[in-house]
Amino acid sequence: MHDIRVGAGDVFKRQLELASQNYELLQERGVRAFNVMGAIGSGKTLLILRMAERLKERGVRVGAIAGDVAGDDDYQRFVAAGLLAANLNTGDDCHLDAHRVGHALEGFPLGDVDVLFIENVGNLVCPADFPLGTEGDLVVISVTEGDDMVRKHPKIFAQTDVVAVNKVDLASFIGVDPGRLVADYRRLNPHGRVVLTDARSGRGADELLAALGL
Ligand SMILES: Nc1nc2c(ncn2[C@@H]2O[C@H](COP(=O)(O)OP(=O)(O)OP(=O)(O)O)[C@@H](O)[C@H]2O)c(=O)[nH]1
Ligand SMILES: [Mg+2]
Ligand SMILES: [Zn+2]
Ligand SMILES: [Zn+2]
Repeated sequence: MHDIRVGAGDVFKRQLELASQNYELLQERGVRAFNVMGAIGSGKTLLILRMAERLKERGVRVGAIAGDVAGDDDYQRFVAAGLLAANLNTGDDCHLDAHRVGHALEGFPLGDVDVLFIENVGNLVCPADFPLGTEGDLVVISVTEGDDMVRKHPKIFAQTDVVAVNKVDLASFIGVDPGRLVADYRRLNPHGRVVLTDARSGRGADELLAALGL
């Protein structure tokens, strides 16, 4: 992998160029890609698996790139579910970027997938600053992180048009009202779509796919 640290001021500009290149490549290959961001443990992987099940039933070929600081746990879950998958460890970085994703796309069998979910590193801060070149973005939070998650991270919610509030099956046990998260998001992003999900049962998965235009 080449070094793209060309001076602090240029890093974001270079990342934007690389994101455009990823976008062009995905368009050319007819792959609809989605950047799945969200809090640690909020249910990104399980929601991707649920959406993939639904898409497979419709004959849509699904792939996934698992972005994690270390290890291949999520990658192995994607493989076990029969998805074409790649693992992308970031080491010291707490987010994916267009450069890393570009290299992952070089080695990915893009001709064999119609939809590609790129699971970002669990984190609601810096993934917001690094576009990957996907056609759409999704942020996953869950009720178990508390009802103030949206207010504490306005940037990522203001710029992301589809949000899943996951683990709604647990809301009553921990005394969190998902409606507060929904209301905070609507204030920050009146045009966005927010879907309540329970990835364990699959509740909300179809609605989430529709929100993503799938
Ligand atoms: N009860 C309940 N459990 C869930 C739900 N979604 C995910 N989980 C569980 O929560 C844990 C974390 O889910 P993951 O899908 O691994 O979460 P993640 O966001 O991919 O986690 P990282 O990639 O480590 O940030 C797992 O044990 C899931 O089975 C849900 O809607 N309800
Ligand atoms: Mg995961
Ligand atoms: Zn490189
Ligand atoms: Zn980061």
